[in-house]
Amino acid sequence: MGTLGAILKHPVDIYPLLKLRMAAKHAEKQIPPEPHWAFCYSMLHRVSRSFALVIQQLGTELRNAVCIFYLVLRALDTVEDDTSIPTDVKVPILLAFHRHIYDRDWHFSCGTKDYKVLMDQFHNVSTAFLELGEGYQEAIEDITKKMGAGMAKFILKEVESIDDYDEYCHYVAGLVGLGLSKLFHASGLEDLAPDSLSNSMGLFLQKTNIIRDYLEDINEIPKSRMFWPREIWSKYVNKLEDLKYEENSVKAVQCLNDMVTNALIHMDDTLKYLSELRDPAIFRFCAIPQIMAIGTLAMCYNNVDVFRGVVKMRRGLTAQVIHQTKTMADVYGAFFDFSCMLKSKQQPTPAAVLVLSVSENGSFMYKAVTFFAKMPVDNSDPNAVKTLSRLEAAQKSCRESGALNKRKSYMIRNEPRYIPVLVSFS
Ligand code: IN0
Repeated sequence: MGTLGAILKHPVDIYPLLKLRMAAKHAEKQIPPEPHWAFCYSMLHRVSRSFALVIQQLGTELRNAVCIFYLVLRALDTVEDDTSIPTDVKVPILLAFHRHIYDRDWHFSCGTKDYKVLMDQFHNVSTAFLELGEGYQEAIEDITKKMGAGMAKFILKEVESIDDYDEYCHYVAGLVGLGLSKLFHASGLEDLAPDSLSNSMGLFLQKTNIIRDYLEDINEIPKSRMFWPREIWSKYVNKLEDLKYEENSVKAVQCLNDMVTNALIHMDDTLKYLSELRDPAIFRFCAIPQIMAIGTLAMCYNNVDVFRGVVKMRRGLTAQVIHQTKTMADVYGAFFDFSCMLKSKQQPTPAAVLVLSVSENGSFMYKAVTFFAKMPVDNSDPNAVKTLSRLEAAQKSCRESGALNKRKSYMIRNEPRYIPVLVSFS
């Protein structure tokens, strides 16, 4: 559906979308005058859309540190992802990246498009990094070192077991959570969060990305590496790519639901981490991506389109999340609503039919009959009970917070559909 079509279908999106556009224009005007900082912020705008907006609300000092942290990690990722670099060249770069960020003369050309520009002009990132406070520099160095070593370990290793999956996600995303918590602490605005909670924040985001991007990743040329763990997909198909073929739709959706159920494990820690933040700007910065993640999981669950094209939250809903997320009550509300949506996709939607019965003497009466509409993919999901118990545990936390009635809802409640049917008895 085109942009106009989407707006006509969801007119409530118009106001948040306009606000988002204005915020983006405002953010672009905020780009600092120093050339190295100007490079870093315009690069951030080019490589991430909503992240570049969300970061704007942080105070200058912390914002600069997070911007550099993000670009350093994107650069490390560009080296890891570039399949044209031979392993014996790639591994030493990944292992030494934490030292390269101190060296204004270092650069390594790789990647494509915006990422190539980032790599070719990395001296701007190093120059800006060297202007950060010592506490910020140490946090970024420490995480870059650990992430580079983790990525090097997984260059030749496949993600086989669920433990491997958690370990890989720890290196590329959990460590981002640990690093951000260190930066928040270094700013003096937050206590240092426990590592396990920071790790879960990253895992929840990364597992959602891995699920959503199945088709894009499997179709990539040259072939990209895949991160769906064999321990999960081998229960459903012989080869990971078999999930994309239409004849395997039922198995594919069961496997997808298994992956979503695995990601849901991190919901509780995510809610706990967010509830312990004190600074309103840091809170919003952290909460928005997590709400987008649960929203994306709700869209992906039981949805065969994950194997056919792109399943993403529509731009208007993203804009609503960005503008409506202010307090923990909003987070509980969003997690509760998206969990409801997930639950509603578990069972067939009830539809009521009004049956008009006409008797022999010409009198008639209506009878309401409830029946269950056919599911998009007709399966009896082997993980349904596990999924439900994870959703109910999260909903219990949301309810027990006492915050559920103080917020706007993301749910468009599905009224029972009444389909008048004329049936005559002769
Ligand atoms: C992130 C995270 C991020 C933001 C806020 C708090 C976090 C706490 C723990 C871990 C990560 C946290 O957010 C970004 C969001 C992002 O980039 N969104 C894309 C949209 C998309 O669909 O990819 C955008 O265009 O805006 C994120 O995904 N990651 C990330 C990377 C670095 C930093 Cl400093 C923060 C990537 C990842 C791998 C999930 C951690």
